[in-house]
Amino acid sequence: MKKFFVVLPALAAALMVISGCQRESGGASAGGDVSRGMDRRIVMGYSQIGAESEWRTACTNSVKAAAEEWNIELIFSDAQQKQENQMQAIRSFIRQKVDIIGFTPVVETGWDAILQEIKDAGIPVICVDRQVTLAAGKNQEDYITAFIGSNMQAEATKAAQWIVNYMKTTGNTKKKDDGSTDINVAILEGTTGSGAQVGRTEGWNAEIAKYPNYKTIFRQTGNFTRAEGQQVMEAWMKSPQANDIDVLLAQNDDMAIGAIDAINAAGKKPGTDIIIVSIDAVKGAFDAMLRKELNATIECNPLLGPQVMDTAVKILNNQPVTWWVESEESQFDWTNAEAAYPSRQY
Ligand code: GZL
Repeated sequence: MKKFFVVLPALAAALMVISGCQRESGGASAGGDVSRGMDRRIVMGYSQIGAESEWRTACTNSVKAAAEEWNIELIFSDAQQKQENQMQAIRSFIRQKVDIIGFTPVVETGWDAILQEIKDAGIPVICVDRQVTLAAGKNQEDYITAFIGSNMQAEATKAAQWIVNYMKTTGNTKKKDDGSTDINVAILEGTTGSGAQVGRTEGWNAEIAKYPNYKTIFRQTGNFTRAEGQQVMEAWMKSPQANDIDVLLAQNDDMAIGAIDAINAAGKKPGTDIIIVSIDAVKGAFDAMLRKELNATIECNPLLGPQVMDTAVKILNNQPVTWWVESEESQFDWTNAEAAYPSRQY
């Protein structure tokens, strides 16, 4: 019998390694016996997408720091952008009978079965940052106890409104040599099928449709990474329409920063020859705005950790929670970036 008990912990540890999960905070003795707001120390399993951008890293750091602050034991998994890794990690959380699961779905669809498994296991779920889309007739509120994140459509609407206003006020709507007043737009989209890509595409398309002279001449995913944003922009700068691009919308700052390198390498001036707006408002974007290479960025708040832990405690104490509390977000350009930069937290 003794040997059997010795084997079990080793097996559990092996399963955690295989599923890419690691315990972020030590055992109960490391942080005292209870979590903030609880009568015991709770365990959260958290499945994070990966580390594809400055934004994601800031989000991960915020979740880990808040778990420490709330004295919540965090089993954290980095899925390296793969949905199957997220599934594996979540099943590991279920096997370990965690108190609550937090996860950021890399894409919107394909979660119906695993959300049913979590529901059958009686474990509450907080969806963080990106939303899911379930099969027709299914209501995500029946499977997900709370969503914490931004309004992606609203962010892209702000980006479109900023561009239209900027192009008008700086006279960039003057006639071209061919007599047209078309404004040609290139769009770097985020990870295809992700809530951020779907929402930001919807928001931009709906707003820019009000201005028929805006024409989308390029649209491709850069998967939210600098490297892919640079690669796609390099290809566009080598194409016959390279000189037709008036505006670049990047659905996150990392792709914009990669694109800026490609535009410079092609001998053009980012921020002047091509007006660039992106989304997130990470430090790299402020650096680019101060270099006058990025024109504007729309904030998307990654500092969600405290809200995640506070909501987890409320759920486990059977207190009412608002299903979605939208993040308060601002926007920055050459008129306010320098003043705002010193107080930026990510
Ligand atoms: C948005 C988030 C996006 C960021 C990117 O809430 O999901 O994913 O905009 C990140 O930087 O990769």
